[in-house]
Parts: sequence; C-alpha cells; structure tokens
Amino acid sequence: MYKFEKICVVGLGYIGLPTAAVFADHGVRVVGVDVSQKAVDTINTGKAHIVEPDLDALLKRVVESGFLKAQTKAENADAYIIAVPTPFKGDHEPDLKYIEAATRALAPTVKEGDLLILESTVPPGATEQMVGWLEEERPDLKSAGGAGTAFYAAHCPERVLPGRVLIELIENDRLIGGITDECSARAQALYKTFVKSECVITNARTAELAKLTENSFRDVNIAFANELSIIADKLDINVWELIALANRHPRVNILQPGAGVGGHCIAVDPWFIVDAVPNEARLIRTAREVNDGKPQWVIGKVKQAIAETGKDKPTVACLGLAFKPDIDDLRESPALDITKELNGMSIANILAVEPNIHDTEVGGLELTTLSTALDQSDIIVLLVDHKEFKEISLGQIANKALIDTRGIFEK
Ligand code: SAJ
Repeated sequence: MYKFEKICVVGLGYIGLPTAAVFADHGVRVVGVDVSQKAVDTINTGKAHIVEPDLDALLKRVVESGFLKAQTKAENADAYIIAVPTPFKGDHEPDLKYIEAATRALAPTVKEGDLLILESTVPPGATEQMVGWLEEERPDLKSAGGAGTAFYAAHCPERVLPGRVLIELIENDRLIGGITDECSARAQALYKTFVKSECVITNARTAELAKLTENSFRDVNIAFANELSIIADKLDINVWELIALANRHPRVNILQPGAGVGGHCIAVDPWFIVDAVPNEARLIRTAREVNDGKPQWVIGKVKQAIAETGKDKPTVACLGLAFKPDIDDLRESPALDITKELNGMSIANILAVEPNIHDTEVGGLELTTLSTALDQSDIIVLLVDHKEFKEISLGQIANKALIDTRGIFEK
C-alpha cells in the first residue's frame, strides 16, 4: 500500500549504518548521511568504520550494487530515519542537540507525504519536539492530524545487541510509535521491508518510554547482582555459587555481577527516566548508583591486594578493557576506567591486556600480551570474561593474588 523506493538515513553510527545497509540489502535505495567526511569516505569504499560481525561483507555488497551511498548532505527521499547520538548535558540531562540539528537540516528536503522516523534513544516527548522543529522550519507542512498538508512522524527505537546487530535487526520485534495511527501504519510498512518478526504499533511517547524501560530493567537487574557480590564478599560467601544456587528456584533468574556496567545504552538510558521524573524513579536511580559505584569497589579490592603483597611496587595484570566480553568496544567501559585509574596511582606496575584490540596502546595504556602479563604479574585482576581468559589454567595463576570480577576462576 505504501511505497518506499528511496530512504535517507541520518547518522551512520552503530545503529544507523547497519540499518541503512539492511534496507539497501532489501532493495530500497538508501542515501546515508553523516557529518563525518571520513566515515562517509570509508563507507563508500564498501567498508565499515565500526566493528560489527558481517557488516563489512554486507556493506561491500550494497555499495557495489549501488543501493547504498553515503554523503554529508541529505537529499529528498520517501522516508527519513534519524539515528544520531543523544548525549548528556549538565547532570545526566539528555541533550537533543544532534536530533534538532538533523531535523532542521532535513527540513528543506521534506515534501508532503514523507515519513520522518526518530530511532535515537530519547526521553518521552522528544518525537513531538522533533515534529515541532520541522514545522518551525517548514510552516507549510503540518504533521498528520494537524491542519494543512501532511508529513508523518514516528519513534521506532532499536533494541539490537552489539555483536548481533545484523541478526537482531531482522529477528527482534520492533516497536512502532506513531504520532498518529496513520503515521504508525506507514512506519510499520517501512520496517516490514526487512523485519521478520512483529512490528508492534503503539504511540510515540509509549515507544520512547518502552526503550528506556528495557535498558532500565536490565540495569536494575545487574545492580541487584552487583550489590549481591558486595554483600557476599563482606559475608565471605562465594557470590557465583550463591547465584547459581538461588537460580535453581523456578522463578529466580539473577544476572551476573561484574566490574560495573558499560556501553552506550544501559549506563545511559535509565538516567533519561530519572531526569524526566526524578522524584518517582527512585529504584532506577539507585540501580544506576550501585552500578556506577562498582568500579571503585573493585579498585578498593586491588589496593588491598597490593598492600597485602608487602612489595613496594608489585605488578598487576588487568585482564580486559572492553565494556563486555569478546568485543573491542571501549565506550563507557568500567574495565578501562579501572585500569586507567590504577595506572595513574603509581602504586603498582600495571599490565593492560585486551586481546580484541591490536594496537600497541589504548587511551594512554600500553597493551601487553596475555602470556607476558601472566608471567610477570603478582596480582591478576580479571575485568572482562573474554574467551581468551577462560582458557587460562589454574596453574598459570597459582601463587598470584586474584580479583575475579566475572567469576571465571571462582565459579
Ligand atoms: N552486564 C553485567 N552482568 C550481566 C549482563 C551484562 O555486568 O549479567 C554488563 C556488561 O558487562 C556490560 C553492560 O552490562 O558492561 C551492558 O551489556 P549488555 O550486553 O547487557 O547490553 P548492551 O549495552 O550491549 O546492549 C543493550 C541491550 N539491552 C538489553 O538487553 C535490555 C540491547 O538489546 C539494546 O539494544 C542496547 O542496550 C541499546 O542499544 O540500547
């Protein structure tokens, strides 16, 4: 019923680029827009400027077939998808400046009947704000349901897991939050181009809060596990055994503690709820504080172990810098923060190991190989459960102090 022959995806990052590529792979002509000339040039050679399994091969295919091209300026299309970052400003307040800039930049090219989709994670009400910015630039266009001619707008948040993006884009259910029912119907038709599971219709505000709710749910559950790890340590109980035992209850499913919560989603999105309703979001705020406090607790444990060696400057191996296992992504990584902070203290020689990064240095830290770190260290701090670390034998860490934040040795 609705035809989308050409779309424009604004923001070619971790979400926008795979989304653009998947649309192109399903026969839609895609113009990808990004402010970074470097990203645009890389993409146009058929390569990804981010790391995501199978993305390079997909990009090569769709760039060579001509279905995807990248550029720094938008051009007219049947639908526009905005997938730009939503950083913080001030005290954990969402900053919509990139969404506003993208909307205003698109405005001159939008024509009657076009569909404007916001994919960026946003606080409740942001899609309505986006519509307002477009109408300010283009008083001749009024959103569907308003007076005058019509364009259509919806919030369609993504829920893909980094490392599985190309699979989850297609296989996960998708929320479609239109400003009006007609907006939802059009957005649903667009995503049905490639989504194999359901495209579930709701309104824009509910879709906005649903996305934040999903990540807050996970944050609260991880905070429970992290708090348990601190409680168990104080009571001299093995938390991994404790959780495994409790999880034998048919209605209990506790997540795993770690060095803290990283990445650009779970450590960020709950704050958007806290910012919107500070007095009501008490549990969500506390969970954020518990998770954000975990790295300092780990650092305290390492300092204690350093003191217990009795050495002037013992050698500490920090294993893993990424924000989660088997990726190279360092965004908001507690492991990286912990290692940097320990390195800055000058109370130990820090050996940083990150098998997923092949540079010699990361954020001012010199990288060491795992075998050197195992040979030379007095203390092992396991920060991320990368597959390489799971192969370490107990013999290789015998006679060393061990701080195992992910429980790969202690389980
Ligand atoms: N973590 C733990 N213990 C656990 C699980 C995770 O400490 O039991 C930590 C990880 O080590 C990591 C952080 O949490 O530091 C987040 O990792 P993650 O794998 O839970 O999630 P992300 O940030 O990679 O992706 C999340 C996903 N959201 C949910 O699972 C609810 C993903 O589906 C979203 O699309 C993504 O956020 C996003 O873009 O919002």
